[in-house]
Amino acid sequence: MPKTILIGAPIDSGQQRPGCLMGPAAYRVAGLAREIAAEGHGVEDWGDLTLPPLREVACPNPAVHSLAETVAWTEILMDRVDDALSGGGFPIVMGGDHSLALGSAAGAAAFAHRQDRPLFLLWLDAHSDFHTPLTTTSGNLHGTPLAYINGRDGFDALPPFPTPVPAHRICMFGIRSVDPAEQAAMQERDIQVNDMRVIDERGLVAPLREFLDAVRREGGMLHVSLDVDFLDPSIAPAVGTTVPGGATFREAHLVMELLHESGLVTSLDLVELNPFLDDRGMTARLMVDLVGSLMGKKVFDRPTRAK
Ligand code: 4U7
Ligand code: MN
Ligand code: MN
Ligand code: MN
Repeated sequence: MPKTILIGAPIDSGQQRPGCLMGPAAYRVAGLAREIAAEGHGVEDWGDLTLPPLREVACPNPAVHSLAETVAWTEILMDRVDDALSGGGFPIVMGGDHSLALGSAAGAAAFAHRQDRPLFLLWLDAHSDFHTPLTTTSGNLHGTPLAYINGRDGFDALPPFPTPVPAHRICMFGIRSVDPAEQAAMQERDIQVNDMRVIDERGLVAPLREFLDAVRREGGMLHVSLDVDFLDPSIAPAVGTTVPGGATFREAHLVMELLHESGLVTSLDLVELNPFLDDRGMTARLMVDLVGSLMGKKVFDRPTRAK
């Protein structure tokens, strides 16, 4: 297992509720580095990124706000995640709101491109985040990263996404809030949307294994983007965009355990934690525990089964 690189991304410009910029500090207080080291992995904390100087940028949609900040964060994150991967590391980006995935996924894609390997995206979220800056009505760019990753038009202010990820290499889990414009765009493309209905009916294991099998077959890299609101608000209250009916404690751990077993994950985002909304640190702790499962923590160490 490569050395974990923690990258703090104190970003809150992708939405309008203050607090997400305290995310990296909360993950450190909750013991993220300790949790990873306890599973026997090397870990290095690169500290928090700072916002580079802003350029003037324009967007025809007047609802969009903080575009210049988002562009600056995207460029620096893209570079840092690429650096971490190029040095043989496993980057974990500690957010920060989900607009950071514009940069982290672009960095992973730039690296994958040079390695001549396909990039796959696992999106764990209540929302599909498939707006473009032209279709968003809230103007909050944390609702757009998956559209950028998929190569949709409307992101002229951002660097062109290095090798856009086609729909069949994107898999969403936990979805229960999709806006009409996102729905229409997703239907055109055939992205695998495992909404909560699918999880209720089939469970997580079968659809997740199918996706991981495809990653393995194609020798792909796998970027995982974990939005706090993937989880049910009763166990993860520290998020600005709560939607009822989310993943349970065990469902979330099971995803992480299966991801660990697969050995396929090459980079990870932890996004949307708003420590100001937390209840005695329970959400930050749960997110750290989930990373523990991803790193191999288990109750009982069974001999590894054939996958
Ligand atoms: B998150 C929303 F309108 N779709 O565009 C929007 F419902 O990163 C929510 O998943 C976006 O938390 C949520 O503002 C972005 C809304
Ligand atoms: Mn660089
Ligand atoms: Mn999201
Ligand atoms: Mn969300």
